[in-house]
Amino acid sequence: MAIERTFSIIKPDAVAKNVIGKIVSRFESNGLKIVEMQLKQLSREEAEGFYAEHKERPFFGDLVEFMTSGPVVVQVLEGENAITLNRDLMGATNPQEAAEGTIRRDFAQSIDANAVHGSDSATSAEREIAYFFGK
Ligand code: IDP
Repeated sequence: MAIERTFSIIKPDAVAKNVIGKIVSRFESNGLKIVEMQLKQLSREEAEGFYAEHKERPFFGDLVEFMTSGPVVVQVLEGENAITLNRDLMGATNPQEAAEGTIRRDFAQSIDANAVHGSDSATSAEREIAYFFGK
């Protein structure tokens, strides 16, 4: 299996709940290395640009509002099969549908405040890493 890099965000709800460490620990104990990491407050422009593919969706305004409601942790994770592995560790978008033992099942409260973001493909990972950390 190939060593990949993926992009991850610990969202404002999880930062506010003081579970950054617990979430990072899930990554590390499952073989993902943190190779970039920054706590930051997203501007409206940054959040809108990041989620541009969802611009036409009815929840876009709420999503941008939520993602700028407090600091987030942006990070790059590296490891074997990192993109799929991270998605598996995160669980389904809606925490009520997320499998037991996943980050969203354990730390998220709703579909909009769902604790983490993770790239869904190699193309997204490349774009998202460059968006926050450059090439
Ligand atoms: P993902 O984060 O699991 O990849 P996406 O479909 O890419 O899910 O959606 C991006 C983010 O938009 C989700 O994580 C969630 O915060 C928000 N979102 C998705 N669908 C809904 C919805 O139906 N209502 C409110 N927020 C949503």
